[in-house]
Amino acid sequence: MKEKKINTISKFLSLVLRHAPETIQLQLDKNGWANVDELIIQSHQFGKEFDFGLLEEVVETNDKKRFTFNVDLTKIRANQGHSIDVELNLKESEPKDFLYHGTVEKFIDSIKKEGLQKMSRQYVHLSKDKETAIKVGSRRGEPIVLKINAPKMFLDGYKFYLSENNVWLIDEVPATYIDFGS
Ligand code: HQG
Repeated sequence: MKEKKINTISKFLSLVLRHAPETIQLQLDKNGWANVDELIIQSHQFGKEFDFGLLEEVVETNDKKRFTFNVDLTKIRANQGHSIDVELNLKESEPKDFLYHGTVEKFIDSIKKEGLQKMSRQYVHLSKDKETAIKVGSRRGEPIVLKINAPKMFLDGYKFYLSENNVWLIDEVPATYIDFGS
């Protein structure tokens, strides 16, 4: 089924463009861009076959717009979610409303103590809607949605970045700004 193939490629792209390009001996530049031809050839050598047309379809149909081409379609990168050190030149933005983070019960005690930390990624990831946070939390079990007082954090001097695909990114969220619910 094509949908399934597109999903598999999307997951594979997340792996090589965010976390482990060395899996296919791919070089990303300092801004996280991979050469499209190299990506296609080296993925093929690794047993993941897709042509440029299919890659375009993955990028265009992706539910979260996880990937972006450069203007002449010779390079591709992930918009957010990296664990490897890349400079995305993200836009600093002002959050006008609460933001949300989806997690699970087993992390709550630690989050109450340390706040939200980036763990293995470059940033803590927040969303503007609860639904997204529920989905993110659900990847690990029964989701718990934390409500973040982002406007107050911004007033207090914390820097927020908005990725190309509208994910809010921040270095950390101290526990005082988090509403844990009841
Ligand atoms: C938790 C996906 C203990 C945190 C999603 C999370 C997202 C703590 C886990 C993006 C903690 C890290 C990122 C603390 C945070 N003590 N646990 N102090 N602080 N945590 O995968 O936010 O679909 O690195 O709650 O949509 O789950 O792949 O982060 O459970 O936007 O495009 O530590 O990844 O994007 O997990 O997910 P992750 P995340 P994609």
